Amino acid sequence: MKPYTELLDFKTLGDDRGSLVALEENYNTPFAIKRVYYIFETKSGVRRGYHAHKYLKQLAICISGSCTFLLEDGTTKKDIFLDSPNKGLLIEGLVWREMYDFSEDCILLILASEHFNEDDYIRDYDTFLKLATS
Ligand code: T46
Repeated sequence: MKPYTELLDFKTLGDDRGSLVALEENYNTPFAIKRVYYIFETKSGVRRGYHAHKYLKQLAICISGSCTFLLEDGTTKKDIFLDSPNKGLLIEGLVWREMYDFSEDCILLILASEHFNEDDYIRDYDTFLKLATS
């Protein structure tokens, strides 16, 4: 699977009571969802991630607060700031990721295309670089 990242905009439904975003498998989420997890109460100054996935597709949505993703495909690096519940960061294939600058109130929701599988992780940066550039 080719490395691919994209920032998706979700339609916000709302009225005078407030806002609502609906995520529907294969409609506005570009894969079938097998797992949902969320990262919260991340301590100040903490950097997480430091890995790539071989096959996993994920959609990361900051439903509260903000954080930044560093994404690298082996040749280019970019930082994506997430601070909105109506934006989703799609990450597919071999992409090295680090997450940092979590606000105190950050809740990072992740939709994933597969069940948890440690064998899908590449946690060694040199191994990632070798695979990404071969
Ligand atoms: C990713 C980024 C964005 C599980 O048992 N089940 C799960 O579904 C997950 C996601 C994690 N775990 C275990 C594995 C570790 O022992 O929870 C512990 C913490 O996971 P990890 O250190 O991988 O967390 P992050 O924040 O570095 O990375 C996570 C995801 O693991 C990863 O897939 O892309 O968030």
